[in-house]
Amino acid sequence: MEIKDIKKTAEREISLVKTLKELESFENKYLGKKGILTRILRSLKELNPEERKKIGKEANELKEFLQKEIERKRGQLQEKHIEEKEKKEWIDITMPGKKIERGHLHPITLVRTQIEDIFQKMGFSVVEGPEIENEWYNFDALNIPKEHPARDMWDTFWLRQNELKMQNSKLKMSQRLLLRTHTSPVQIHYMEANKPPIRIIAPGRIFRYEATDASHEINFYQVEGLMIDKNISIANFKFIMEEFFKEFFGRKTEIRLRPSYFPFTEPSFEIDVKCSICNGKGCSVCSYRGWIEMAGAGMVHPNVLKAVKINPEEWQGFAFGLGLDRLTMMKYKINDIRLFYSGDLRFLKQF
Ligand code: FA5
Repeated sequence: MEIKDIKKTAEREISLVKTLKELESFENKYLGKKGILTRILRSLKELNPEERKKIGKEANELKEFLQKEIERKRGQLQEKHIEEKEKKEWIDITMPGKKIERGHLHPITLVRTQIEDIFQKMGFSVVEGPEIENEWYNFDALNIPKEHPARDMWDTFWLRQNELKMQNSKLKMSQRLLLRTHTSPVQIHYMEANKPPIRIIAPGRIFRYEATDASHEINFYQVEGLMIDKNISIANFKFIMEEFFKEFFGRKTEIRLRPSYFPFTEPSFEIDVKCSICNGKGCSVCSYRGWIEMAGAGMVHPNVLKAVKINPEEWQGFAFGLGLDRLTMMKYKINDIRLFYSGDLRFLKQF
């Protein structure tokens, strides 16, 4: 092939080159170690002097020409590459910002806040107590001595002493430690530190070593209530409880008091609310009773007052322990308590 034909082909080929990679192969094809021109220049010595002069000149000219063309093309392609990159990185400053998804309160927290509001309006203060307790606060001071069968009412998570000795020096170490099985020990803490009249609620997490089902968890929440004053009767207790449930569930709410037994109250009651899931017809949440137990309650036992050095002749009162999870279930018609702790966003996003 004559040099001028090679030039023609090369010119056509380079005009079709669109990327730096393609340009590289083009360069290799003509000027690379085994390139077309390289081979021609190398074989010059095999030609006669005249031919060598003519072809040598033409080939060298083409070599220079191609080198220049390649450089020119390289410049163009690099510019194009930068432009495209810039186009991709272009920022539209008028575009609205990305929406950051807002978190929200867990249903249990929402309901706890509502409960606190209702009781605060009735003059109750909100207090807290520790989740790790010793036997004295969780049982003995609440009139449940060691070996008393009433301890079996609360299946307890006992803690290994040594691991905790260092962690909470405030607890009386002679007593066995446990995860509190109810919020009632907060009554004792508060009465040890404060004199009557008393009007408190104490929301918090509690733990029970029991089987789970639609209405039972091993870790759940209660709201303890305590009112101690002079001349407090069951009538006061019933009024406060009714007022709370009507404020919480709506004025038409039906509650019932059922006689019960707690060692720390006498008389004792269970407070049931008509099941809102089945409207009293019976379902898995209310164990087909139509009513669901929301709280244990009663008039504070004189032995409890004596344990905290309050004279029961002078002061009386009532206490209650509301199941916060169950209140939340009834309020939002949630049919399984375990959903609260499942971490399932499909559930949580509904609140
Ligand atoms: C008590 O825990 C008593 N401390 C309540 C009390 C306080 C009585 C003050 C008298 C004076 P009880 O074990 O019944 O009682 O629990 C109280 C409420 O917690 C129940 O009515 C129920 O609503 C809720 N509850 C009990 N067990 C569970 C459970 N496993 N899962 C979810 N909620 C529960």
